[in-house]
Amino acid sequence: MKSGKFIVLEGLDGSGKTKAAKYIKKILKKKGIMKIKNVHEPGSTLIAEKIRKIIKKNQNKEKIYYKTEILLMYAARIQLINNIIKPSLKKGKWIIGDRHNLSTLAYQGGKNGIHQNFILKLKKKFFKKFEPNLTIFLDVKPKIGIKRFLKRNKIDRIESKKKNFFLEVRNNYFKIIKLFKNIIIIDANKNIKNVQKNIKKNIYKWLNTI
Ligand code: Z5A
Repeated sequence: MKSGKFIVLEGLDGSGKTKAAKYIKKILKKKGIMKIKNVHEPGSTLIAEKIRKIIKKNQNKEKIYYKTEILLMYAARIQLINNIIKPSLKKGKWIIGDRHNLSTLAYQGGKNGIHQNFILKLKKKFFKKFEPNLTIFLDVKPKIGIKRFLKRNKIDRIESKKKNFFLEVRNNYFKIIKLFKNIIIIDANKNIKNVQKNIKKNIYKWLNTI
């Protein structure tokens, strides 16, 4: 049986990943790819969802150190890859992931990406050569992303950080993207129709190469 493909969406909060994930599922189905599963990180397994709660809901009652945050992200990712992603791909199912390794490199990467080498070493140790087949980076300016997620009622611990933090995350994304293959950058500052048109064009182009 032909194995499935793993497509990942990356970007700042409010870049439109969740919306894009649904849209990609729709356009893949139009191309006859029917076995598709959406996952998000951290999360999408019982244990990984518990870790997600710790990361998102901790109301600053206890300081979370950056190394703790990294290890929690990886603990959740190990659960997801081994329990869901790898077995699904083996069965020919396609996976659309909302965030993956690049998020850790960008969010936990620190100012000017100072922790990125440490994170890359962990990634290699835990996952060897396992990589998504395609990553779509939805690039949004923090100003626009923040405006979008503030429209929601609740904001979580990471979202409550200041604009400078998101500028740093965006810079970290750009620093790390150069090291990986199979990444498409989409301008997510534009309106939804425009973003979706761009995603469709790039996905169809990529489908022709595989
Ligand atoms: N995190 C981490 O630090 N390290 C890691 O390794 C991993 C994660 C894996 C996950 O939370 C948090 O974990 C995240 C990073 C951290 N940080 N925080 N906080 P999450 O999954 O709940 O949050 P998110 O991934 O950032 O999702 P989000 O805030 O919901 O954003 P989104 O999924 O990218 O956007 P959306 O829900 O599709 O769209 C947001 C709103 O904007 C919505 O009303 C849309 O209708 C609207 N939208 C979307 N696109 C457009 C355009 N183009 N124009 C206008 N409006 C739009």
